[in-house]
Amino acid sequence: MSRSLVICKPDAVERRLTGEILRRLEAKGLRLVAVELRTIDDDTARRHYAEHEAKSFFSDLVAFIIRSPSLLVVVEGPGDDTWEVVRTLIGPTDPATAPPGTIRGDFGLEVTENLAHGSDSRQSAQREIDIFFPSLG
Ligand code: 3AN
Repeated sequence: MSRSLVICKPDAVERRLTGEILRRLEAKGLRLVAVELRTIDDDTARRHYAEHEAKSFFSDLVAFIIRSPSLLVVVEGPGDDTWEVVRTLIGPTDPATAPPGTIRGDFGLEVTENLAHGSDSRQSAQREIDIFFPSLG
């Protein structure tokens, strides 16, 4: 079994899409381990997106993720690839070209406001769960 972090980003909460996103995760067979509506603070956002610190879009990315509440979710699946199962459901980074049937493909058009985040490896999943839900450690 393995776990992964999903963030339904501020655009998903503002657009009332969190139920739809949770429905898709659960319909796939993933188990909800933790769910919390929380406004991410600036420090936590910078820690979470540390790998993008040098990128031109970093400040926009941080400003977006802290602007209103996100729904933070930890899911668990039977294999060691839960992070990958989640990313397949979310779809590629740019919603404009994400395939229909994925969360981004069905609901998004913009690369910054792309609805959902999923950890990009087993190691990232552990790191991100530790950042947002240290008590699950
Ligand atoms: P993903 O969310 O698909 O893992 P990453 O980790 O490459 O994508 O990027 C993290 C976030 O940074 C994306 N979700 C998106 O919001 C933003 N981002 C990535 N690339 C760009 C870009 N070229 N322009 C603006 N924002 C970007």
